[in-house]
Amino acid sequence: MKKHWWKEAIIYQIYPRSFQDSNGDGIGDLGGILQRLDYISDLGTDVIWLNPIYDSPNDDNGYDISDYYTVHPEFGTMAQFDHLLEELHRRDIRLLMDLVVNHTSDEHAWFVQSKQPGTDHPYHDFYFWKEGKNGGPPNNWQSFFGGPAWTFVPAKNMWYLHLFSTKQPDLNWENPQVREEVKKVLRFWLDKGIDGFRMDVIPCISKHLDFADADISNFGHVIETVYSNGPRVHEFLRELNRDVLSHYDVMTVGEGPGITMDRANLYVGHDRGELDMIFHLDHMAVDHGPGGRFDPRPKDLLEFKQLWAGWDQAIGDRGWLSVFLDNHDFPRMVSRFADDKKHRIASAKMLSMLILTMRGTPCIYFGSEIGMTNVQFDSIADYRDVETLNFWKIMQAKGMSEQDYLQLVQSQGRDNVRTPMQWDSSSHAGFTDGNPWIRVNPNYEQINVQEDREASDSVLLFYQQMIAMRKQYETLVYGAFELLVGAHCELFIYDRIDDQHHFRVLLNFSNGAVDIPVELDGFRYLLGNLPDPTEVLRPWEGQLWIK
Ligand code: ISL
Ligand code: CA
Repeated sequence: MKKHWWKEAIIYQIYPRSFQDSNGDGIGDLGGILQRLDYISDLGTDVIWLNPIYDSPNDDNGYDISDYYTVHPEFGTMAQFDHLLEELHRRDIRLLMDLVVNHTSDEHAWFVQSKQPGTDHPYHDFYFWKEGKNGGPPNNWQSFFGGPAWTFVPAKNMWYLHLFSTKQPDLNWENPQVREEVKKVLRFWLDKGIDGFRMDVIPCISKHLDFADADISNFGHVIETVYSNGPRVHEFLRELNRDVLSHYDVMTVGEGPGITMDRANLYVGHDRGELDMIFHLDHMAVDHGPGGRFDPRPKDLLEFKQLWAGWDQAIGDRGWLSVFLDNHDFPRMVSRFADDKKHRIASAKMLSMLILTMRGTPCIYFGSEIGMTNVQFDSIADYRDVETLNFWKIMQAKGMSEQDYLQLVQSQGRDNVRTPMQWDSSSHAGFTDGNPWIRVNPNYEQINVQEDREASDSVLLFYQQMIAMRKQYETLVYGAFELLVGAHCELFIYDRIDDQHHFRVLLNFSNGAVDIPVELDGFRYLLGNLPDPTEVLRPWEGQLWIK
């Protein structure tokens, strides 16, 4: 297995709007991140991924970029950005920017030009324009955020493609000028000295140009077979790598909707010259039905374990993954995969053991290191996310009550993870002196950084210990993964092995005490989330053994 700094790294993801506000306007900003550098550095993670901070009308909180070369004034200035990068590097922390180049904002200068009447001007082909069919859109594609993936522009008498919101038109990568513009964006940030990119919906950049109707009965299947993995995706990625990325010592992690196990190494294989790693999203769909996140189905630990084991095997030692259990698009891990009530502290710690003992670069979403939970707002008016609000219109039209929809949103919506960081028990959790852009989770008085710093058995302290463990033992980074008792319905048990060490990880995903079905003779107990191991695994107990 080839060694690289980015395999040994641990990523901390910061959603800047929600981390720390420094000027009282209720919006987290770069000044706020600067104030919290000691916290970040004490945690022990060594790469920061920042969600988009570029100029944007914020239809999708910055994933709709109107200028790739400007810091959004609400986040600060370019001088502040440069200062932040310098301060991070001084602390040996690297910085990844979010690269959103499948689409731009409809307010980006390219699109403003593109939507002008006629087809024979330079920006027309920067996006996908099509004639309608039978008075409607060119095909039946649906947007990720609900409703048709096409919007009509009367002045042009044509429709444009947007896989996401109407304010996020898809760039036409077939056009070589688009690819040159994207390379310029990459070079601009790389030349500032950043350390890489997280690439938004990167498998979607190559489209099936026949724009045929899709079988839209299963949204996950549409993503895999139609929206992602298009015919030229690998060619485009290699071109970016050859012309730009390979000239810098940086890392890339692609967000991988629609990338299946069998395709993964086409993207991340060491010999492919494409990406260093991806976030696959399979385990993020274990409770999604055919209609997606607002069409839930029960979860199953067996399926979950099979996914982790299957992915590890599919990647093998020929590629690499990033591992995570939540991010800015999915519910809080402790609420979704464990118990955010009675066993919140133990189970939040247990989940950290999973991501920090797996093969792959761990990614920790801000706030989960103190066991922050989902939020239950009781009115749609408190929600901000474009996806949540769009689907509300759709569900309402189908006759769903606000109460029923709120239930779905409270367990699956993206705003669960976008509430402000809970720093202390002062007003608005120490996030802002002003009015926060989204309400703070009311449980901030019990769950906050200050509490965790004072308690001797806090989630935060445990994260720090697990992170240190990962840094101490290379086996946890590079060692082979082996699933044990795969058919066990309550326990997730596996080994990590190389010629130096043999680790055994025992995780109890249940509310009950469970007998230990594996041998521990010869192993030494290293760390766990509950005091003094007993004969059984207690509810949500996690144990790490070594020999
Ligand atoms: O596949 C999914 C299931 O709902 C989605 O979560 C999908 O991965 C996601 O919508 C793509 O996410 C990325 O691009 C979006 C942006 O809204 C997200 O925040 C971003 O992570 C459009 O840029
Ligand atoms: Ca601010």
